[in-house]
Amino acid sequence: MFDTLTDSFTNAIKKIRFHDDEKALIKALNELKKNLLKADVNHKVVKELLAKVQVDTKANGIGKDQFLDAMRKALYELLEIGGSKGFTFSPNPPTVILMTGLQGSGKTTTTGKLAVYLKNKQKKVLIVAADLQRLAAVEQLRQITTQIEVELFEETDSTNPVDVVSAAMKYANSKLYDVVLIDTAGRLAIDDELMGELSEVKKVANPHEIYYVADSLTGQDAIRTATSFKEQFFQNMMVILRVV
Ligand SMILES: Nc1nc2c(ncn2[C@@H]2O[C@H](COP(=O)(O)OP(=O)(O)O)[C@@H](O)[C@H]2O)c(=O)[nH]1
Ligand SMILES: [Mg+2]
Repeated sequence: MFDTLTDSFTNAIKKIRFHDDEKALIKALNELKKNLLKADVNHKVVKELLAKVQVDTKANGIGKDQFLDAMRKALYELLEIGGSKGFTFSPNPPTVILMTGLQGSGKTTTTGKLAVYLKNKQKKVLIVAADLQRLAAVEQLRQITTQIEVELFEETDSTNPVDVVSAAMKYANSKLYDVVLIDTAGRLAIDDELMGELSEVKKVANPHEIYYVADSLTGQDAIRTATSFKEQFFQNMMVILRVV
């Protein structure tokens, strides 16, 4: 994905010389627009980016360097988000994270990666197997947690994720865990059943953060599902896009 975007920028920069005129700037902007749209970047985002680059380049004198600087600045502004950055800990431990997303989006893998990150920060981490939809889901977590040497909470005979999470929370509180990562079940698409289950899990887990995991290769579809998820359900949700 980043290769396509890099090509978009390179092609646009080629259209403009070190000192150039407004016509060249328009050509470069058009090239950028064409390439970004081809790379499935949202049209509103493209419009916003182009407007910023145009104004900024003109303000600093039209030329290759100014165009490049303007692009860098506009991209940075676009990618920067308000609020907290990175992983934040709850003032009242354990910090509970609810991992959500569609089936196959990368929830379980990301849960493992997060656990490693936290373990390296000397945190005591518990992963909760609350995906009871797929038979292989718990086994997948067993393999991951064994490999990374992080404790797994599972209840072999339970079919109810709410019960599992509720028991896991009691356990985590009594054993003074720093972080609890709850891996939940996804569905092929957002449906009432998924929302109902996650609502119940959320009630018993009372999470500090809700992470929504999406595959960036699904392009604008990832944004659409994340938006509908957020609107329907989790106002404070954080989106994790896996990009490689
Ligand atoms: N390339 C790539 N593949 C990933 C990544 N995360 C997960 N996957 C793969 O995507 C598939 C689904 O991942 P999984 O974590 O089981 O998704 P879940 O159903 O949301 O729990 C698996 O085959 C993973 O190996 C990633 O960051 N990059
Ligand atoms: Mg999973």
